[in-house]
Amino acid sequence: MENILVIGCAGQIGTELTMELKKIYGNEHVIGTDINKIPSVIAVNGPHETLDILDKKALQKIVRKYKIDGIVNLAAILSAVGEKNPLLAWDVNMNGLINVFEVARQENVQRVLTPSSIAVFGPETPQENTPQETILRPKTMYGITKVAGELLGDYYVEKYGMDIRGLRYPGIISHEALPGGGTTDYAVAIYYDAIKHKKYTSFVKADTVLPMMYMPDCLSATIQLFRADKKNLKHHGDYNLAAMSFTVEELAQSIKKHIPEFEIEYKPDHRQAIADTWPKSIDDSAAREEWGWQHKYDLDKMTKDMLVNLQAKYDKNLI
Ligand code: NAD
Ligand code: AKB
Repeated sequence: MENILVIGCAGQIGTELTMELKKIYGNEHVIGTDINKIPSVIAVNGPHETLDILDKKALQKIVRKYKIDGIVNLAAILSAVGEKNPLLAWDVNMNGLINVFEVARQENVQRVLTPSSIAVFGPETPQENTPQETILRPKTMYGITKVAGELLGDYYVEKYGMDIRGLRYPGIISHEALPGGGTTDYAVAIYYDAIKHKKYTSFVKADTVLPMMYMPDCLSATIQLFRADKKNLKHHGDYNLAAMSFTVEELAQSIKKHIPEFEIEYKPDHRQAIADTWPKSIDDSAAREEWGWQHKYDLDKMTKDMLVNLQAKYDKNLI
């Protein structure tokens, strides 16, 4: 069985992806690492380590210790936090990433998956049905690091023949772990506030449309690409990926179908300017053609599932 290292396992995606990978590879074969506290569900289910991605020696030691065959790198500083601390975003997203690629190269790790984002696009990019190959001129430090990360991955593929894969995730919506400081966080917070307070104040305008995806689809896409037959892949670290797009008002209406008294108000802040530079919808036909990507969740199906799960947590005083 292959041994898989997850870096950034304590984040919104890592918390769930690590457990999904354990179902496939076995608890002992998936090693969760993070600079922050390892979630208890991961800590009680197999090996785990505290790791700062900027500490290359420590990363190399872990790769050797567990005889790692594949790395999933989820450690990153996201768009909103990245605008508050651009140098930290550069450091973690670029110097951390090159550490991963270098250690993988030196230790002959077969495969690395490192996600990109819709943040690679910018105001000059076509906003509707954004093509796979298009203008990449982002305005955030986060977006700049994601474009550079894609190019760096291509460099390691071309120069060293490595197998590096990645997807441009849209905003990910989930109920297990909270998002880590992105612009699309409103699409998660709205559900928590709907359950807890029956009202939400949105930090982007009512008509803001962004591409989004429910976590079960994000997990399927990531695992599908990670395990896809290399010979079918024409792209590397930059697959466009999509499921649904909706305005904040449409999201609120979807919640009102279950909580009729739910109210929303709008107080746009600095994150509006970031959202305005990102696409409204994405053409992900390359992912669908090359590795069979298909999403399962639309807005209403996701809303129903989010509210059921968050209500259960609320009833147990977990949120
Ligand atoms: P997150 O912020 O929730 O989690 C990131 C994790 O990285 C955290 O647990 C954090 O502790 C860890 N980390 C930060 N600095 C570190 C360091 N120096 N060393 C080791 N770990 C460190 O992010 P996420 O939403 O889980 O995102 C995972 C990946 O997916 C990132 O590459 C992100 O850019 C990408 N992505 C996420 C979304 C989304 O909506 N969640 C959308 C597009 C792309
Ligand atoms: C963010 O908003 O920063 C992330 C992303 C879309 O990359 N959720």
